[in-house]
Amino acid sequence: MTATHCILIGAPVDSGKRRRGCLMGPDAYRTAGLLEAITALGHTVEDLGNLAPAEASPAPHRNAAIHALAQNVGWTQTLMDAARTAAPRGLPIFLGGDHALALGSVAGMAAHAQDAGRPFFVLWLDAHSDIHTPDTSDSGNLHGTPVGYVTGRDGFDAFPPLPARVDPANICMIGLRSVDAAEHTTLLAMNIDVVDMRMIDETGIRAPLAAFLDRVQAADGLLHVSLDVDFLDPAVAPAVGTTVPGGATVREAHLVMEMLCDSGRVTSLDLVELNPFLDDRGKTASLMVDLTASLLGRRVFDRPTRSHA
Ligand code: 5AB
Ligand code: MN
Ligand code: MN
Ligand code: MN
Repeated sequence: MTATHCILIGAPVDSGKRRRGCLMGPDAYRTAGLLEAITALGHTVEDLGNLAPAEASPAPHRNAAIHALAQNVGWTQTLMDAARTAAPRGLPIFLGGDHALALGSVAGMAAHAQDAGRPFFVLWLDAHSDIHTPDTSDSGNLHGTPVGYVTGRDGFDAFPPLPARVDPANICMIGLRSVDAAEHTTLLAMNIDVVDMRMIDETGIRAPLAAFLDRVQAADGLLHVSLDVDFLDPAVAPAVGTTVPGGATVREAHLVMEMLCDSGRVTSLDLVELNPFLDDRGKTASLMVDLTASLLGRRVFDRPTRSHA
């Protein structure tokens, strides 16, 4: 792939759920050699270091279960601004941090796409659909709400107003195997492109991803990829609080990344939910770095004729 300027944005967000540890994620990626892996592929890399959340003092939410509202509102503002500032200069890579960071990263990238007059697409690689609102969430954990926020669902009054709403028709979710009842209803009502594990077992992961990438290509869209560690099977990626058995294999995940690379469409990336406190000798952090390298062009063997389709 052509040389790309990668902008690393450390987002040690740990407020999206109660179990702590994701704040160590950005430094674990650096320790696992992310900068070196990107540079080795011929790209340039700039590390903005770890950001901090803006001050916010929202009124308490009517759902008393909501955890750390003020911090999540502050992070959303910070990351939305960071995305919008970085995107015109290169490919932002958000180093999480839990998935609550995507309220800001995705909203900011959607705003950038609107500024650039381009359609905006999101690929959500996750065991979960993360489409709750603060009202529908039983856990009160806001890492389960980013897709709800960026699609403009009600209930996010405490959060910064969305500069640009993401069209649900432009979202594809791959890897789902844990969907709450309220989310299920919403996914069907919004007609979101859902590729659950059963579908992956039946059709393989290539066909549904190729169909989505063809749509991005036809629209000349910008594509944001949000990679939750729990997309992967916990046997290969144990460093996550919300493990769900039966996830993507190393081979499936690499194929996804290689197809994304071949598409040439990816303009931003979230690496989220890594909890280094739960890792096994750094293997999850290293796998996430290897997947990022595949997305950015690392190949075992190059066949000039290959394309994503
Ligand atoms: B993750 C659950 N749906 O709302 C909830 O890890 C899990 O970012 C959310 O995908 C998982 O608490 C959020 C049960
Ligand atoms: Mn998630
Ligand atoms: Mn998840
Ligand atoms: Mn999780």
